[in-house]
Amino acid sequence: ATQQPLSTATTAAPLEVSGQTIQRDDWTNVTPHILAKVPRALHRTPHHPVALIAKLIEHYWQTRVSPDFKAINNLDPVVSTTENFDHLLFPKDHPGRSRHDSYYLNRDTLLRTHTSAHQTQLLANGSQNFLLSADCYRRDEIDASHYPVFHQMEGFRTFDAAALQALPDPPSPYKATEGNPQQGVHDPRLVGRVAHDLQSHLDSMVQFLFAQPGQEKLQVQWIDAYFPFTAPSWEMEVQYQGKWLELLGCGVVQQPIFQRALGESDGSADQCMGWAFGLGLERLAMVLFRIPDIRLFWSTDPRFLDQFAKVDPTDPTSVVHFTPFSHFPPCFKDVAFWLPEDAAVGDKFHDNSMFDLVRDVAHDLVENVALIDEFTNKKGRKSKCFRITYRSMDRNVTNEEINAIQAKVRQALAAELKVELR
Ligand code: FA5
Ligand code: MG
Repeated sequence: ATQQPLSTATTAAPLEVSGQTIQRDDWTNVTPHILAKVPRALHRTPHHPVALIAKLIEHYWQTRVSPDFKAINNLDPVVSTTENFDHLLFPKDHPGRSRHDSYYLNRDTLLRTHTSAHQTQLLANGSQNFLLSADCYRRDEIDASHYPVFHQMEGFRTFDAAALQALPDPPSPYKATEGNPQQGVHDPRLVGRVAHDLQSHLDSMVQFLFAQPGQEKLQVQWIDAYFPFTAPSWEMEVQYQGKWLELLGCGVVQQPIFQRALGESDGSADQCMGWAFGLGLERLAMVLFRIPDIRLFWSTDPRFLDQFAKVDPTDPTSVVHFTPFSHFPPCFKDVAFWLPEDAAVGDKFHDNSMFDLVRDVAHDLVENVALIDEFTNKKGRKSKCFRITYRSMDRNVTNEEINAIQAKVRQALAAELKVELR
């Protein structure tokens, strides 16, 4: 066997991911740490809370709304920029396309950033109503509710002309707002019906899941949102640990998506309307099972998984609350540096690169990275200071161990991000 390359950033060997060999180029930014997560497939691991929550949600839609919802959980995470962005009407200059926000395998191929990447393909293959769960990948913040690999469920429902006529009107008539407009091609009365079907079922789904005896009603709020592929659009937030936590985005599907997927010739695409939602499975599982930190989902400690062994994925009253193993003390380390001065360094410094680098070095020993200070000196040079919180989820860590990791972080910051340590 050949030796595995130490860092994908510094070697030219092609990438091996989910059985495919993919050629790198100057756009490649995925790290070995992230690629190693691809085979884990938490959403297909029996008794894993991500798999359990997906099954519970499928059970709600299939038994309480319609047996037509097809559950899918085996689509490959490697997608093209066309699928992830173009088919979803992202403008060419949308920040979501940036290398700072996504893990690219090369210029044309990336690890999907959301399950919406498969809408067009599934519609074109004849799926009209589906629940797709899958692993998604993003360069993002580091805290208790963000992880670079997470799972979403995409819900999608199509209504043909007859189904639209049969839908009930909402209790109060729908009115578009300036900040959250409807699509010009749509009859506002039908937008109201589709939106009501979407939001009322999502509200019921949440109450269905939180049905344990003695469980308080979960507090939910709807706020206006924007996505290139839906209009109007909303986000649902829920109360968790005294704060609003964003659970999902959703909206009325942009008509060009139906036109591309179903073809424009026979007019059937113009006769139908639909809604879609994209829900963070870890986020909902954290609230339902009271899992305090998103890193726990990746734990292979039986003290984590065994706690969910008796949950019946068809019965929300069987849901249990997670009991932390015990609380280990955190260790704080600050790092301050001057950002690279000259543009010749290439990409301008981005906080996400710092987060990715810390994750790469410290793995799941890092709990939080927060910007605590920044300023620009008289010469226009910018300085940033970050506080890194280290803590293990399952054991005590020694000061020496953390010092060694922090030294590696500092070294990597200087070598890879070209900052000047202070
Ligand atoms: C989307 O990804 C849209 N595709 C959702 C959508 C689908 C809108 C269909 C309209 C129609 P957003 O970026 O807000 O939206 O992510 C959706 C959810 O994924 C978030 O609300 C959150 O619950 C979860 N999520 C996003 N990033 C992370 C992360 N880094 N870690 C954990 N969960 C995350
Ligand atoms: Mg969002």
